[in-house]
Amino acid sequence: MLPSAASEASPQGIVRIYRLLDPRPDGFLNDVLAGLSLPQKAVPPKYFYDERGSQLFEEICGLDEYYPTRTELAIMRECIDDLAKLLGPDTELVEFGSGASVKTRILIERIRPSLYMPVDIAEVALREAAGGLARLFPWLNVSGLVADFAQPLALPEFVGVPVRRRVVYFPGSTIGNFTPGEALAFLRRVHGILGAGGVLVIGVDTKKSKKVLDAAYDDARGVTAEFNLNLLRRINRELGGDFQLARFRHKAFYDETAGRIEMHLESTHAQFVRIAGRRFDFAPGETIHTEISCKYAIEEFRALGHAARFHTQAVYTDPDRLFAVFAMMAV
Ligand code: AVJ
Repeated sequence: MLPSAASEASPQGIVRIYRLLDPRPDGFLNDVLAGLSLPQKAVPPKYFYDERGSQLFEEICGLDEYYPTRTELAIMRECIDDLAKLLGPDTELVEFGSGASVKTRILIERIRPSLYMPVDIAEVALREAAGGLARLFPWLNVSGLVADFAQPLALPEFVGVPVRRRVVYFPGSTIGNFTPGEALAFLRRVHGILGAGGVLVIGVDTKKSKKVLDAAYDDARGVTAEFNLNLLRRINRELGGDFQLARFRHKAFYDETAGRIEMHLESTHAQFVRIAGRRFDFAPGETIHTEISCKYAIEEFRALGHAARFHTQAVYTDPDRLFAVFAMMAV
């Protein structure tokens, strides 16, 4: 896969956006048709993030019940001096699943990387975030990459920029969207991208009481429900589906045994839906599985990193241990 480059001027400085050509332009349609044909119907969570979905996710991040965003931010503020010492100067900072993150601003301001490369599947959100950072930090070299970071990825090379160390920043506990087995495979690929001596800075949501977790994924104002249901709206709009949103309801719960949140869309009636000429039947109570969000005890995640040949250099956490930020070096 070769990236295609498109440069564009922002008020100050240049933001380059590279688009990794999608080898399957019908990826969304194929994934939806295949997913709805499974015994347990499922759609991958990466499809939440159309424009409205990205907005709704930002809204989730500000909810009282959704503790991860504010907790991770507080941890970053606390640990940033220590982290900067650990990372050193002249870094190339690669960020996966960037969004419009305040956490990233703190990191960039303090470590002043030679290059910043946000990687995100949501092109509009990526452009906005990258443009905002280029305006905020006129000295910063920004090259955004529109790509699915869950797939194997070759980063463009930059010549003539001093780089001593590659750093991958993966905040937000997005790694929770992978099963532990997929997370291990992902960490091994990140290891390959970093090379020995590179450092992964990763936000991880910890195991905690079911009460707190259930509320975080089923908030009182129904923003998470709206975020989940927006997936059906997107299928209707982009794939010509005819889901009736009023006939599905948001369902989210923490499975303590598996250590993960599951999100589903539950059919309230017997019904069928048509997408691209295909018919999908739903029994009352049947669900579409839309997301998992795996939680890790600190020692569990350290072991997962170790299995991918990472040495944990530091674990930063809050007093209640609601969230953890790991700095792990590829060895
Ligand atoms: C973006 C995957 C980290 O799992 O907490 C939030 C997504 N889903 N509320 C998470 C999400 C419902 C979020 N991640």
